[in-house]
Amino acid sequence: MRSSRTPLARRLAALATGALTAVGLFAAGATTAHAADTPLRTLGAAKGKVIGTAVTGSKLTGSYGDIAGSQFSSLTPGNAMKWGSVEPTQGSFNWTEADQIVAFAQAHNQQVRGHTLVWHSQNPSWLTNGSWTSAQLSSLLQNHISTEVGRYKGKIAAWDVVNEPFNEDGTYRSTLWYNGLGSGYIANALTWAHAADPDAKLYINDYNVEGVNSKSTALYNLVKSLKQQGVPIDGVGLQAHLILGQVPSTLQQNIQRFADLGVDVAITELDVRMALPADSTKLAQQAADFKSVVAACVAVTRCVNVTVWGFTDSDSWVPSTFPGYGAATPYDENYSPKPAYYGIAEALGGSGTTPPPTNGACTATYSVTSQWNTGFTGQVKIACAGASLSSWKASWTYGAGQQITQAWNAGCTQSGSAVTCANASYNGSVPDGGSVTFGFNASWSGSNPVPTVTLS
Ligand code: 9MR
Repeated sequence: MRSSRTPLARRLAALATGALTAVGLFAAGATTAHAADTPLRTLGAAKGKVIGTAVTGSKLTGSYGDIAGSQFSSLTPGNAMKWGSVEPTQGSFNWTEADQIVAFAQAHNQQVRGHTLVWHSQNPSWLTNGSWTSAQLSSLLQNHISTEVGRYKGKIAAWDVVNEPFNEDGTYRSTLWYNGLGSGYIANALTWAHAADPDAKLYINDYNVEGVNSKSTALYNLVKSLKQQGVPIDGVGLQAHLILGQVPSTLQQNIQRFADLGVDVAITELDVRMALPADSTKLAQQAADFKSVVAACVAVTRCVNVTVWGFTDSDSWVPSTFPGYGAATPYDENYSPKPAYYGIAEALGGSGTTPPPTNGACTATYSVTSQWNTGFTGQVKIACAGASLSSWKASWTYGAGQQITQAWNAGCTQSGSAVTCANASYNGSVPDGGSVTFGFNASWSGSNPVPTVTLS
């Protein structure tokens, strides 16, 4: 495993005048890491595993599209197939993003995991605010499933038919569906999905069911009973939204017990979040965590798919949901593979995947620390881990006419939109494990997007 040389990425809150405003941060590294020669999808195929990622349809161009198309053999729409996305107004459908993802997958010889048909969240307000008899609710659900599964018949390898039906203690979650229809909604949903596309593999998907615990045992008992009743259930999805260093020790055992029931298992939403800022120790632990999850899947024949919930830290749900946490995916915000990427590759039998170390362990992180109607104060922190600098220069291009007016702890020049800041006489040296920060004031109007910083 290489040591960390990866640009670190994070989001912080920036203090705006009178109010806290979330502002995206961007970190750029001194060097660009290169992915393994053999794509993850190829490594996975050699082990009989499909390797997937959740995607956002509008981002499937440029570097994001290149990586999504080349490294992965399966795509899951992160949001595009949810009920609230496809039928925001009753009877009025919007399939644009879902269609786009399916077309991209077909063009790149990828599977699609459909996500998700029956959930308590991200439903349209007309549905959740309505007052329905159970017969009406049942027919709404059947129509939804028939319409959506039917539309993509033959194009979806697997559907997360039912998402997150359980509480942590293994009782059924109180939802629109459970409260209105009882637990029978699960068998009905599977049966209706099967009728609409008999070839799609049908899954129940949940979180905190990765290890052997009350919740996963409830899922196990449900699947067992559905199988006994002849209900079409093909697999279970273990989401695997994990916390750094907390891969359950019973993961493989748990995968195996589901496999022994006669269903497939997929790791459907893998990410490993950490308290920010990331550092080389945390990134190495994260690599070990990704590696052990993938290795557990590799060890069980019926574990068929490992999907990451976003492949880049720039497209992850974590920072906005868990303030102070992030860096949860295998690529940083700048699309450089992180140690976690190589952890996945190694678990899939990749060899020679670790690029030779360079002086790439120094990163520059740009942030807006306060902002008012015409101006803002920003800073750039240069931090090294596993490398050091004797002098430095941080450069970026402003995309919205921002203009530096004053800088401290660096000499900054701006020519047009191009800014270059070089170390002062006293802070060119950044030791391994150390950092320096310089600051500036600037003007802005309209918008103040965060630029990409290049360190040299
Ligand atoms: O990644 C999704 C994010 O963009 C949405 O805001 C969020 C809303 O709940 O849903 C995220 O995806 C969830 C997935 O559909 C089901 N498991 C948990 C995921 C993370 O919240």
